[in-house]
Amino acid sequence: MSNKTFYVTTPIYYVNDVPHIGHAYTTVLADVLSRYHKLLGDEVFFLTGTDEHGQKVQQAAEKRGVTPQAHCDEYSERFKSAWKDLNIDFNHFIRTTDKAHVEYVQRKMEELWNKKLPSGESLIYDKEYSGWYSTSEERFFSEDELVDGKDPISNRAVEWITEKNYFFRMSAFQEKLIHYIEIEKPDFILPDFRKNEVLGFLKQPLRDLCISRPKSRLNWGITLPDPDYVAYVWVDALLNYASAVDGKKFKTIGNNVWPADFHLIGKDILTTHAIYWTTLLMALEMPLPKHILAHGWWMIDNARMSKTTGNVVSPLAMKDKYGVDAFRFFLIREMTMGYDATFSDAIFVTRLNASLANDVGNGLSRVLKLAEFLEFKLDYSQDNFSEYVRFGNSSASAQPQLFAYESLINTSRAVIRELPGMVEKVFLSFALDSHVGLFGDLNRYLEVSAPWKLAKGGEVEKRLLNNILWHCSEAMRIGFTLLHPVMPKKMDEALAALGWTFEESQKQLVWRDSGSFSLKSISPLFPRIDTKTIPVADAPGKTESTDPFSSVELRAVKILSVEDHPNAEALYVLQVDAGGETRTVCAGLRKHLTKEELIGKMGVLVANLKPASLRGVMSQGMMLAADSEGGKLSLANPESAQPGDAITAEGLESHPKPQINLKDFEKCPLAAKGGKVHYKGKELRSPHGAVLAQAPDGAVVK
Ligand code: ME8
Repeated sequence: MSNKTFYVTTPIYYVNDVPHIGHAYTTVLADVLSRYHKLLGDEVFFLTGTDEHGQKVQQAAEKRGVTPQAHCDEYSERFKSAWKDLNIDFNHFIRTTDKAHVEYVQRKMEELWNKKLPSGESLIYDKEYSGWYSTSEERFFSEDELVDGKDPISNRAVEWITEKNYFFRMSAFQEKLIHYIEIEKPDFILPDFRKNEVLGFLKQPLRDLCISRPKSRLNWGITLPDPDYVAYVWVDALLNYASAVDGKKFKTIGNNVWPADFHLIGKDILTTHAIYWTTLLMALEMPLPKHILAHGWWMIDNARMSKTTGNVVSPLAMKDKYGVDAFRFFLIREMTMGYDATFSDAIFVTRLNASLANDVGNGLSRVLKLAEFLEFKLDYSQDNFSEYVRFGNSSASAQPQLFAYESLINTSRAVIRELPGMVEKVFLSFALDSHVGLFGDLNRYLEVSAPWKLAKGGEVEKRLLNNILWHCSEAMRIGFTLLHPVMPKKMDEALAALGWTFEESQKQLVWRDSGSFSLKSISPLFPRIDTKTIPVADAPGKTESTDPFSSVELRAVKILSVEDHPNAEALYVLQVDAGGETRTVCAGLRKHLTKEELIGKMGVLVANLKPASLRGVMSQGMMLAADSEGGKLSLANPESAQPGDAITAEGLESHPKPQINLKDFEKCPLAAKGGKVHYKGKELRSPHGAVLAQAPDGAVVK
């Protein structure tokens, strides 16, 4: 029985938006993770909901001529019903306009208002404040945060506003926060490179947080202890995670549901969670969540899928086209935790046909077809197996079969054994890969033992056929049970074909040595999708998911400093800002460029190259440079990119491995064409533009 509890949250989504596959991803991830925990016997609480206060909602309601509350009631429903259609089994759907939430926020604000730091300073103070205010982001930006005088996030106009506001003394918690993230709970922010980003951010002095908005400007919010003000929408929203479970206890052990085990979020909202939320909780002296997991973005044609970009894909349309379970599988399998993933129909169909139709569905169809010869009844005890080896084969010809059989059992046992670790680390994409791999083993076992040759034979042959099909059915039972959290409906069907229910099967999540199966024929689980029905421009094959370039991580970086290598005449030692983390990189540019030509410039770093000591200096990656006129090298220049931006090749999937060798990178020839860097004719790009090379066409970039 359960001896652990698990509380998982998704962000609460802005109620104005239409659910797209970005939202669907986090929510499906939380659902799949919850179901895996349940499979492992844990008691789960899974929270999602909608974020309903703020200026944008007020304005949208005004525009439609309805009250903000009526607007929210209608729009919130779109998320709820989308999640129902995607088979999301949440425990609670919170809305920030819920009475209980509003009262909770007011209580917590009251508490903050009355609290003092040990120094005697109050946690909340008021101040006349002037700044650039963005209506779109509902926050102030400092002068140096603006990009071309505009809000750096939405790229919209900002206005200069002066007003009195209330501030939370967030700065007082900076040291404590750094200590917590770095020392006390090194796995608080996941994955690791996101933690480093936050720590990088925390190297700057932390500012206090403006937590109020005057009602004269915005009244659609939660009233603060000063009745002329409402709470800043992020403070209101973040508190949802605690308000939803206030006073709630898990049944099994009776522990409080708060704190959360995992806040699942997109990388866009890491700062608000890792910094605002954590310091607020510290101030309120509440337990901190155990992990914040920031996943990457779904990208379309190298741009983040978002309402602002206008490239959203509806999860419901995908569900209608490919089925809810295939869609869930694709989301979880395709995104490697932490990294961005590309969405296209072509990638989807390739994945579906390869994993679900070929491996999983085909395995079941083959077994069911052969089982007809045994009237769908299979019986097995270990003794039978020795019989199979004894009678069925000479020892030489039995070797490959025995090998395939053992591999099938070993893989089945291994996937069961590895599950808790994978779930704990939220390595779900890898877990699915190994579950599908089990079906690969099964199909290989069928190939080498060729049971169709036995189907029309006598008693001994029938017994051997029975044994082979029994092994396959047992492996499939395990495989279907392990895939159930991702594809509950299809796996219920699949288990029913084996004469099992998920509930029964999960109680026996081991490879059994004996037992019986009563099989039942069903129509194909995952029919192959005809690639001819996909638009040509998007057809599979163009995406080349196994291309060696997909394992390379290229990142835009800014060169912070340049020094001569103490021990190598050709090398510089650079310090580069790689997006929140500073890296030391050795570059053979000393004969080609002066320090002044490099400092402050942007470049492209091969970021996942195995660190190597170059004449005594550890180089954490390699800068890309092009062979230019006159034997000189010039730096590849990611136009308008920000440090940390991913650089990818247009139309090619990117699944960077944690680490690659120089040899892996050398398999990816880069060349200049038309002043831009290309890989196999595809332009390298950051989300903001192409990567430029001052080099003639055909020049090598390395
Ligand atoms: O930020 N790829 O709400 P939001 C992957 N209300 N995930 C994506 C995505 C993409 N392209 N686009 C969005 C808010 N998401 C606040 C949250 S929480 C206290 C308040 C997902 O509607 C991802 O989970 O903008 C991201 O963090 C979330 O949607 C943002 O949703």
